[in-house]
Amino acid sequence: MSDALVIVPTYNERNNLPRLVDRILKLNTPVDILVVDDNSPDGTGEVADEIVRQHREVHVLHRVRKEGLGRAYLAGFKWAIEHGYEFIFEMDADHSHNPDQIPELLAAAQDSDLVLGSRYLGGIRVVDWDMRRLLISIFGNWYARAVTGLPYSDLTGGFKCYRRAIIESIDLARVNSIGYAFQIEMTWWAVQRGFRVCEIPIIFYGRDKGETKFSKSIIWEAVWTVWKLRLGLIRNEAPRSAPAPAR
Ligand SMILES: Nc1nc2c(ncn2[C@@H]2O[C@H](COP(=O)(O)OP(=O)(O)OP(=O)(O)O)[C@@H](O)[C@H]2O)c(=O)[nH]1
Ligand SMILES: [Mg+2]
Repeated sequence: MSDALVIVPTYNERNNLPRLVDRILKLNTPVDILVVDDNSPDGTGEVADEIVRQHREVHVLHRVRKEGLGRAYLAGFKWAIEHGYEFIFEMDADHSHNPDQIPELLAAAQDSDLVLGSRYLGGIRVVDWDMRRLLISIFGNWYARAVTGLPYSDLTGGFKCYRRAIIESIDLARVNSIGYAFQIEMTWWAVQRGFRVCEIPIIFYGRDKGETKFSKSIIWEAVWTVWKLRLGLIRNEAPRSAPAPAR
């Protein structure tokens, strides 16, 4: 068993998942994988079961219904903590994130508690997105940075590595964000708790196969959530047993 776990949430990703898992398992750095599937109508859950039968490094959590990315990650985080992982990754299933960059994130996590893979650090590295989508993302990040005061170039990205102490310090039951807001909120709490955050540049590729799940509602959620965080309208007391950041 590795001390690093890559959590991959899936909803209708049956044509992307097998190759993604292959790419991750081919890395020289051994990591385990947890697929969190929300009962995808396209049968991604069964595809995941078949992969699990073939590879002992791969695990799957089947959830009953689609409840959004945030809920899927929270279930994955809980599983990761229960199973003793130290480094807990978020990664999309649609080949937007390059598995070859997992070792880079892991290296950065040796002296950091949260590593953010950034599409925008020192320049724009987004491949295959139309201008509208890119502008929404760039503007969204500027807005989130301005409202929250968090000094990071990519707050909405989904290629990240957390040390377990961060996850343990957050009351997961009180995290209600679903989409991009979820990424911002998790980073917000990590910073509030005094954990060390760093960014490393990543290349982001537009979805490989399958339909987009991009929606206006997750944009609106993010628009309001950053204000709620900034104004203290969302609270999250650390669980009593939570460890303090190591210094
Ligand atoms: N389990 C679960 N996974 C989800 C859900 N919504 C999205 N995902 C997965 O989360 C990851 C990121 O979602 P994407 O749909 O790629 O979001 P995006 O990159 O903003 O937009 P597109 O790539 O254009 O669809 C993918 O692996 C999705 O399959 C959900 O409700 N439940
Ligand atoms: Mg995607």
